[in-house]
Amino acid sequence: MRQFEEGTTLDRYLMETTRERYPEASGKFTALCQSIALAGKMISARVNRAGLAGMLGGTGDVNIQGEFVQKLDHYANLTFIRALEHGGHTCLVVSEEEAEPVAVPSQFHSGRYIITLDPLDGSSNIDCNATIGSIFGIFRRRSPEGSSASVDEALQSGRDLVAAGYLLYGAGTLLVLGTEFGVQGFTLDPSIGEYFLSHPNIRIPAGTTYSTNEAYQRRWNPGMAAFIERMKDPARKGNARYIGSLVADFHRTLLKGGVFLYPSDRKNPKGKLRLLYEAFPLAFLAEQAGGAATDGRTPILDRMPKSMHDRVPLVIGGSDLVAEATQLMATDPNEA
Ligand code: P6P
Repeated sequence: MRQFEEGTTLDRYLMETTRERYPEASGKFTALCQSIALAGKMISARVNRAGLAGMLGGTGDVNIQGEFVQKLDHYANLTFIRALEHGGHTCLVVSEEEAEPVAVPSQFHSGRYIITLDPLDGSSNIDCNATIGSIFGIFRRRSPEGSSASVDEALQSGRDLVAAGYLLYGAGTLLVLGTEFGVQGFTLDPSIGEYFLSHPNIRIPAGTTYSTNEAYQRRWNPGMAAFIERMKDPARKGNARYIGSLVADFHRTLLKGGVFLYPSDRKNPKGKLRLLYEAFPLAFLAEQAGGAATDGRTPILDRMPKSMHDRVPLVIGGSDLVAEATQLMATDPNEA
């Protein structure tokens, strides 16, 4: 696969990689990624001025997860659904903010892709201006295009992911996209509305940073407790970082190495994070970048969801640290 120099636009990257590998490609995957990129621009613009546009705080609603919906959660969810529904590339959207999958309206072509989506991850950080983001996974439908897709088609193994990625709304807006060609980071130049390749061929480096919410230490299982104690050994020269936005904690881990852990524990025996639209996409990216992701026992991508909003424990980052933590957790209770 050819190398792309920094400054390549997202559109050029998509068209040239697709054409090289799939000369007969219809352009639907490229169009899908462009729709996701557009949604990212719109959400980024809204996030950046949320404090001025009365967009902070909650809507007063509670979502399927039992979480208070933030105004920006609602906006992000609608923005993605509207960006995806009319392009002829998508048939279903599975969103954290929707109890059931959202089918493309009948006036639009029901396309070949199923999108799993956390429209705005890290909502608890919105009002304090910490980094948040959107996470997405891309599956291919099993039924023929044009027909209405069955909701069960969204329940596929992580190994069936075609691509995955996230948008990060922080100091800058980044689109990180993982495909079979590897993981690429594109930075949005808001002055011209274009994404440019800024992080080509991302690979997770060796690292010694661990990232977890240590307030839960009293309810950790023995394996997690033992692993964190090892990470605190001065000989390992480690440190700790925790933002509380999965997408931001993962992005740091992807670029600087280390390991993020949200394990099963005595309060959350199935973990907190969602399998279809948080763990699957990030696990796909981690593996494409030379890292790993497990549920404390088995590779995340080997799992098969039982329902849209399954929760799962997550250990993700550099392969060595993930393997070490998973080996220690092997004898922990695991109801995931
Ligand atoms: P805790 C944000 O609400 C989120 O879903 C993830 O982005 C983040 O990693 C996690 O919850 C933080 O959870 O229990 O540490 O507040």
